[in-house]
Amino acid sequence: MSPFEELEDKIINKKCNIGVLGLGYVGLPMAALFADKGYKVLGGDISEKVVENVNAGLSPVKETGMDELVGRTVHNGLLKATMDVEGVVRDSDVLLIVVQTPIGEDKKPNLKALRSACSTAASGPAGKLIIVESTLPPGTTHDVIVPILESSGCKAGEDFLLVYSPERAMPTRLLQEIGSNPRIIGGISEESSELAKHVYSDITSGELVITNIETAELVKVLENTYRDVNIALANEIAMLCEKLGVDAAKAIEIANKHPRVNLLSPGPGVGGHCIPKDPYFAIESARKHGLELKVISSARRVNEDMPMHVLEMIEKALGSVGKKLEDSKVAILGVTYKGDTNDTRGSPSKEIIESLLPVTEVFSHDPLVNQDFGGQFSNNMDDAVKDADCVVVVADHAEYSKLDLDRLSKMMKKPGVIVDGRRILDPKHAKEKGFSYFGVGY
Ligand code: SAJ
Repeated sequence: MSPFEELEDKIINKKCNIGVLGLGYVGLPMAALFADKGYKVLGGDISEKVVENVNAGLSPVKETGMDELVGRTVHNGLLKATMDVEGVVRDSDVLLIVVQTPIGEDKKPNLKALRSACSTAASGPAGKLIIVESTLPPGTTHDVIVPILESSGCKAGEDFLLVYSPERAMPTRLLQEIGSNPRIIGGISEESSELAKHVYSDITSGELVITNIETAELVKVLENTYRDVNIALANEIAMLCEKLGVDAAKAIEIANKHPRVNLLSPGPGVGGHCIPKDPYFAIESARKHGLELKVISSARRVNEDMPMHVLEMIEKALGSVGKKLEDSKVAILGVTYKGDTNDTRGSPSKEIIESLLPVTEVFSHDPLVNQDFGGQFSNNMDDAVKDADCVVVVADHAEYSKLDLDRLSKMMKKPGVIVDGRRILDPKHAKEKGFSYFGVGY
């Protein structure tokens, strides 16, 4: 008889208690989605503010549907949050670990939060299904997670079940993608994977792909690395296009008509908390085995240099109308890492604004977030663009694609200069309205 018969019974009959360590961008949506399916869910977080907010029915994660979902599940008594993280382990049959795995200044993985959550889980793993969802440097489950969990005296696969199942949902479409994306399930044993499959099948209609832990770890990092390399290629081609007088947006659009070409878009830099970091997980993993990942490292460099490229473009654009950067007011449109999110982590705006500030006046605007990065800031676009010499589009918020150029022209100093980091405006239209238009890949 399997020692997990009781757990299996609870999972199959949906009577298991679910614990979630980490109520961040992914942990909270996961917790709320399970609670919405009728599971009793206890979420643990070390932030008092997060716990208070959740218990008040408020979602600190600003994503479509989250306010309603958290409000509803807390109100129904199925979702609760606590700072007593060991209590979360004690009360759970299935325990999800969804903590941040950032990189440090040295670009090396910082697994402090992960180690801490695993130590918490090691307070009582026996008889449970433990699922790690955080993105990991390949090899981490075996090298770091299992030893910490087994320090409890319990053995993985024998005394507790263990699965690595990375989150893969896109911020701005989080709930929708958690509910429909294929999910990778890497179990330490067949029983681990099968039970995890049961659990996840309740919240997703996506395919549940079973593999081993090492493959699951690698695949997650590979996906974001693929995106980073693809964007780097687009950025490099965009810089070539600028030299050749070719419109990169058009060139990429035409190239993508080829049935086997699918290039992403150039931009002012690659931000967020995943794509700029995950390639370093691969790089670090390879380094440990004496392997240098040349393509991935170069792609990172290209993308990390893009904010500087935009800075040079601002200077060139102002120069084209006889203005100097130091005598100009620069308006930055969008401080989030991409459009239509309120997340500013890793935003290219930060580097652009911080580099401009010692030289010139910077006034930024964002419709969705308050973040000045040290300069002047307003949620009212008029404050930013009034008497500006140059307007720089950094985040592709939907509202910027509808910019009223007549009004903008009236507000700005003449001749108005636009630097379009996202190619969100029509160059021809901007020029007709009297602007000097520069854009990444234009
Ligand atoms: N970007 C470009 N050009 C593009 C697409 C994006 O410059 O054509 C920039 C964005 O503006 C942003 C950055 O790249 O600054 C990253 O944005 P993103 O939308 O590409 O990705 P994220 O970080 O929001 O979400 C990614 C997703 N990964 C993949 O699509 C492979 C998501 O599915 C993951 O779950 C998420 O990372 C994560 O948490 O790992």
